[in-house]
Order: sequence, then C-alpha cells, then structure tokens
Amino acid sequence: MISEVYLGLGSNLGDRVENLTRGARLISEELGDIEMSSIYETTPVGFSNQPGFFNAACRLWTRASPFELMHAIRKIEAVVGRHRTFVNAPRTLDVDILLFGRMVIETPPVVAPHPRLAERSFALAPLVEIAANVTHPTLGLSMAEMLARLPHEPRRIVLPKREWGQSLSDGGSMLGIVSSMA
Ligand code: PH2
Ligand code: MG
Ligand code: MG
Repeated sequence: MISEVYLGLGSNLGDRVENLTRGARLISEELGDIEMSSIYETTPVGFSNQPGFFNAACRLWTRASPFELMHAIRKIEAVVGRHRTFVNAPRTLDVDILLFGRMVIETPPVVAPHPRLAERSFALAPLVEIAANVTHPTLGLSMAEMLARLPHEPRRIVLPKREWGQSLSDGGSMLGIVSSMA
C-alpha cells in the first residue's frame, strides 16, 4: 500500500540549504517519490537565542509503515549530522512526520498528525504550498484554514519551490522528485 505522507524539515545549524537538500535527496532515495515546498526562513519558536531556522515541507508517497518511516528518518537525520543533545537544541536536520495519510497514530515514538501542527506557522506555511486543501483527520480543517487561524509570523522564501525542485532533480540520476507540479 502506498501512503501519502507529509513531512516537515527544519535546519538551524551549518549550511541550512545544503542540509535540507541532503535530507530531501535521502528521503527520495530511501522512501519514495517526493514533492518539496519552497525553503522558508522562519522565526525560532520555543527556544529563544538560537540561530534562525530554514523550514520546508515535503509530500512523500511511500510504502513504508509508520514505524519504518520513523526509523528511516532517524537514520537520515544522523547521516546529515544531527547529534541529539537536549530537547530543541540547534540541529543540522530535523524531520518531523506532520501527517501520515489520514491515520491517527499514538504509539510513541510515532505520533501523527503532529501534535503541535496547529500551533506552528513554520510548519504550516511551507505545508500550505503543497497541501492547502488537505484536511486534518481529527480537526477537520484544511491546512490553509489552520494557517489562517494563526497570528502572522515573519517569514521569507529563501529558495522558491521551482528552483529547489530543479536543483534537486538535476543532481545526477535521481528519479522521483516532482519539481513541476502546480
Ligand atoms: N523546530 C522546533 C522548535 N522551534 N522553530 C522554527 N522556526 N522552526 C523549527 O523547525 C522549529 C522551531 C522543534 O523541532
Ligand atoms: Mg521538530
Ligand atoms: Mg523532530
């Protein structure tokens, strides 16, 4: 069975575009076809005094189970250089499961939808680019409606979707990166 999964990617350490790019490539190689949003610069939430974040969202079509997906994500974060020190510490790459199809999963470490999705414009802003009309399985709101309910946070596009998609699919013989969808 193929599931449509949405992931949030974040980086606030090192070369942030490079970290997100390596993350996206590994996701497509290990897990299935992807479509990426633009890369956004966002305000750090929850932990002041840390470097600014670059965030992006990813639609992934995968045969992996939720547990297999979590396992693959942990590996990809480690390959891109994340060392877990303390909760919310600056990180080279953080990949979070935002939605796993319409499934409601509450078996830690796998929890979906992401419990803080409705509060996080840094996750919803990129997500709305690729999933505006996707509805939240328990809240019943679309991603666009969820973002509209939040106070506007400063954010800017650092790398537009189309350009990033092109640079991702130019990188060799990579298949499975959809760069030209609406
Ligand atoms: N991730 C967090 C905590 N705060 N802030 C921004 N702007 N972007 C993030 O990805 C982020 C955060 C925990 O993972
Ligand atoms: Mg996170
Ligand atoms: Mg995480």
